[in-house]
Amino acid sequence: MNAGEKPNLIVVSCREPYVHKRTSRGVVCERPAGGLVTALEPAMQRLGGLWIAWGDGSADRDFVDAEDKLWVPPEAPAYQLRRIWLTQEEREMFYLGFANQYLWPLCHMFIDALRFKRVFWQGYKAVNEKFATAVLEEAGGAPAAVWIQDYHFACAPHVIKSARPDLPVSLFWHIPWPPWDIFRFCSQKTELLECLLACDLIGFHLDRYCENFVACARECLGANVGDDGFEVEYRGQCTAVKSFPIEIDSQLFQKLAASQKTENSMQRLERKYSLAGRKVGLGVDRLDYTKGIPEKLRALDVFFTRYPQFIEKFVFIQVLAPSRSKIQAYRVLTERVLQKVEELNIRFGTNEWKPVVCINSSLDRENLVPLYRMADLMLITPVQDGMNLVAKEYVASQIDEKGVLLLSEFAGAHEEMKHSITINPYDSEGVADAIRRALEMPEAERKKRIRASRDFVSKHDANTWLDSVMGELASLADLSKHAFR
Ligand code: GDG
Repeated sequence: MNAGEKPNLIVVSCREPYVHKRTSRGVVCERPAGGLVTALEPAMQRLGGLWIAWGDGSADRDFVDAEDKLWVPPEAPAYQLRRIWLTQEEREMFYLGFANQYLWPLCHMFIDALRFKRVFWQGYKAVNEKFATAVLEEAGGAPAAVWIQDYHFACAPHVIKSARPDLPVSLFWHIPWPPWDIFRFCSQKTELLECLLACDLIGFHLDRYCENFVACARECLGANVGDDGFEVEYRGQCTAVKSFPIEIDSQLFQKLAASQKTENSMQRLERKYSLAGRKVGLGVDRLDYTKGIPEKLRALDVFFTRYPQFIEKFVFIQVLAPSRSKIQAYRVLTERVLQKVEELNIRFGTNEWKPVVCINSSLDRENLVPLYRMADLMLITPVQDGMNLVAKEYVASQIDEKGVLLLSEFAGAHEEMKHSITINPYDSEGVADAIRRALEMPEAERKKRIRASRDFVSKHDANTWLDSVMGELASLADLSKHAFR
């Protein structure tokens, strides 16, 4: 897309792919941690177009033009980013309120964590309208495909379609969609479903989430469901509901894992955490109550109690990426997790050794990959997770094919990573036994399992994911794929 041209593709998300921040080292441009941005960014680099997102970096305003836009990535501009500014109140009602204290816990079935205020909902709708207006401005009167991301924008499709019924609108819901028995707790269920059904296409990671969504539309609105169970008709509008399991750029992870920089970092990490001669376990999670971090620490407790032969022989490294720390539930979780880590280190640690190394900060990809590559086992324990990209990144980075993936059956990724070891995070003893099994697993079995998973992630990568979503969108838009650059 050249300057002045209208974009063929308009993507909308809450978090932006590049954040400009003022730090003590001056202004830095960072890529935020989080699955959505990681998955979508390579796609946008390939397709071009325009990405609309909330500009929440402290120096974001200094880098946009008069239309609040900039070209990114900064080092090799490929597409435009338009930043939307939110007031403090909008941020509290929309982002911290309705999106993250209501829809997030609802969709992950954490009913006790639901917090609702009418102003949250009003703020949510207002911000959705603001983003939808930006989409309409950017599209002008021209044809374009609109691809909205995630639970932050359930109401935007309705606003866009009311003004421009001809624009093909698709929304990808990156988190689970709960069964009707859970969704019915939602006091805005009717309006939310009605707004979503303005879309031509709604994507989820798994068929199970599609089925849940379709059942909600039928039960709540009395919508008609097509014979195949994946098409919904409501008030004359047809919406296709399809699963598109999100994938990663596996080649990029392999390449990074094989780099000299990674080798150097591995050696540094080995020295820093005294890992030589010890087996290494790894956990990488946003600090979120859905990720099962306390459950993981409980399992480690059982593991070291039950299998003392691993004292001083096994180090568990847990990366905790701070997240949504303005919300009380997240602050409570952080405190609880850090306390438990300390307790484990006091109970089991020796002068020479700490069982759990906690890296309490967000790491960029270049620093995650050496950990992925060197870990003998990866412990992924969500109690609910739409997909979980970390599982796939670990597998792709395992170029030495020695590691074992232990994966919760409640992560969407479990449906694809069939050669991992299945764990139930609520069963601490089962997880402890699985850790032992992984540590004692013969080399041939480890190799066979990780190789099968690596085959999967290289055959189904970010490009396959993107092509299937874009193919579907293009057919809905009646545009050929060539319409997308
Ligand atoms: C949501 C859904 C779904 C970078 N630094 C850190 C870090 N990153 C990157 C990882 C990975 C991503 O963040 C985390 O992705 P996940 O998929 O594991 O989790 P969510 O952020 O909850 O993502 C999820 C995803 O959207 C995509 O649709 O899979 O189910 O919840 O790419 O490389 N991650 C962590 N620490 C860092 O320091 N944890």
